Amino acid sequence: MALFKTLPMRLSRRPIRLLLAGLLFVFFFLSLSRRKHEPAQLSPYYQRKTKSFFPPMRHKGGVDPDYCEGFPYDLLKDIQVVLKTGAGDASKNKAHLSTVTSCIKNLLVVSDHEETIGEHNVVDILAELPASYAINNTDFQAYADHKKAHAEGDKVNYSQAGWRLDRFKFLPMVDKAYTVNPTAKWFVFLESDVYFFWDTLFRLLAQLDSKEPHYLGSPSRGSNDRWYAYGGAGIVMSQGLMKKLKPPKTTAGTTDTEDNRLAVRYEDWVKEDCCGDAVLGYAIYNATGVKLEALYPTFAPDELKEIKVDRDRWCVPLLSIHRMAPEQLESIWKWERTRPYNQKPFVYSSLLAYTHSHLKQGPSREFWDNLSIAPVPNDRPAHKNAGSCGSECEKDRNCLQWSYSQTVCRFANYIKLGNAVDRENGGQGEFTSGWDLKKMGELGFKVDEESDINDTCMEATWLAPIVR
Ligand SMILES: *[C@@H]1O[C@H](CO)[C@@H](O)[C@H](O)[C@H]1NC(C)=O
Ligand SMILES: *[C@@H]1O[C@H](CO)[C@@H](O)[C@H](O)[C@H]1NC(C)=O
Ligand SMILES: *[C@@H]1O[C@H](CO)[C@@H](O)[C@H](O)[C@H]1NC(C)=O
Ligand SMILES: *[C@@H]1O[C@H](CO)[C@@H](O)[C@H](O)[C@H]1NC(C)=O
Ligand SMILES: CC(=O)N[C@H]1CO[C@H](CO)[C@@H](O)[C@@H]1O
Repeated sequence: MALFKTLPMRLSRRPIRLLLAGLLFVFFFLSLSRRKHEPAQLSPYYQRKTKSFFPPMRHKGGVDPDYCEGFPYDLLKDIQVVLKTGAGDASKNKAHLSTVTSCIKNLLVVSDHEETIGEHNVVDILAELPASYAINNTDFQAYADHKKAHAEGDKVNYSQAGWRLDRFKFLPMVDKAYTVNPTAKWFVFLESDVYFFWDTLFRLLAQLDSKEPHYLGSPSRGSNDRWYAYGGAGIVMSQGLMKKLKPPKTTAGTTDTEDNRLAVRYEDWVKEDCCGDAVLGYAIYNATGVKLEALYPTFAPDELKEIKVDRDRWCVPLLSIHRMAPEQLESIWKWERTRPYNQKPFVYSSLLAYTHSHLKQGPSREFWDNLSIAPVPNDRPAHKNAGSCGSECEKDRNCLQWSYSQTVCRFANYIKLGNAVDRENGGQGEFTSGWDLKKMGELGFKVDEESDINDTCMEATWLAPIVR
């Protein structure tokens, strides 16, 4: 510090100036070489204790409990949640609206068909697109077909054409969200097969400044190595980003007659690309220079049976699960809301109490594929039978779960739910999976969830975004 304070005086004296320059040079080199030899300093993790916003219910019981009990409704004035769906997804919509989004009073639902579901007026977001979208656009034909079917009182079913049509909803959905709620600090975009842990969202947003441009989600690689937030994991955008994206029409550079809707500015891109979430990412970057802040695996694009819980992820907050069937949405919602009251953030290992509740009955499961993949070397006794496979796993420092089928023992250094295997197993006989309860216990897993309070992960491992 002292050196810099006296700088102006000394600079007038030439030799000292040279010496100083030399010193700076040496310092510069030292810092360069230090940087080279040190392992990457910027850890993508940080530990932080956060406040709970929507903990599980305190008062359970009753046949029809209020699953929204304790929901922080006042936060909703700052958060606009948008559910994007399609007319062909009726059962998913119904399930989503009665579970995950049932407490979101100001929810905006956008679809390819205008209708009323419960108390929600579903907006036909495609109706807001310029007529030019329909021109020379075979993918848009499904929209006309839907309309015809509805007019004739027919039910619209899920179809590939409906999926291709879906990509046209992203840009007008973002336009619409900002139009209906221009003062919201955060915009959250979900799809009807996405489960969302609200407490995680609120704890995450409380750490961020909505005035800064934020575009958050699970990274997916698009064309030309561009990255975008995958729609199936939920997308979060800040007011700061919206303001940059859609400046008021009167500011310099735009005129009153110019249409600043994303759906107008990037119409050609959506028509040419496969995916609406990708085009949204490209449009955000093109219009504002803002890149994706990737928060994987907090934003998770994985389906339930594939979700990987390992040592690194043990205390990482979990925000979303993808590809949830209607009955899965219902089951996990009820479980999440009624699990033991706990101030801990919902982290990857919290999910084990749901996916692995069978461990109360014992450490292995027959006719079950745990999705273990690492084959154990051939000469090992592990391949004798399921019992040996399990005891060898116990001896292996990294093994957390194992599977045994067709005389092959496999280990994994993670825990997954996996799925049932047909008892016939294609005539191959037994298929057993098991988990190493001792190591899981050391990591903090409690078979009895009631005792999992004030234990590990009170300070969750929050992810620092990777900007890409
Ligand atoms: C539609 O596409 C055809 C062939 O690609 C082209 O000749 C025609 O001009 C296009 N029409 C419009 C209105 O763009
Ligand atoms: C959707 O499926 C139902 C039952 O399978 C059928 O009756 C109906 O015609 C289908 N709708 C359309 C538009 O194809
Ligand atoms: C935005 O896209 C347009 C059209 O492709 C292109 O000309 C322009 O250079 C892009 N701007 C930025 C900042 O990427
Ligand atoms: C958990 O911690 C809270 C606050 O420190 C305390 O009041 C409570 O008794 C603890 N519960 C258990 C089960 O240890
Ligand atoms: C025994 C075993 O490990 N079976 C399967 C586990 O899961 C992987 C991935 O799905 C399969 O390749 C294995 O055959």
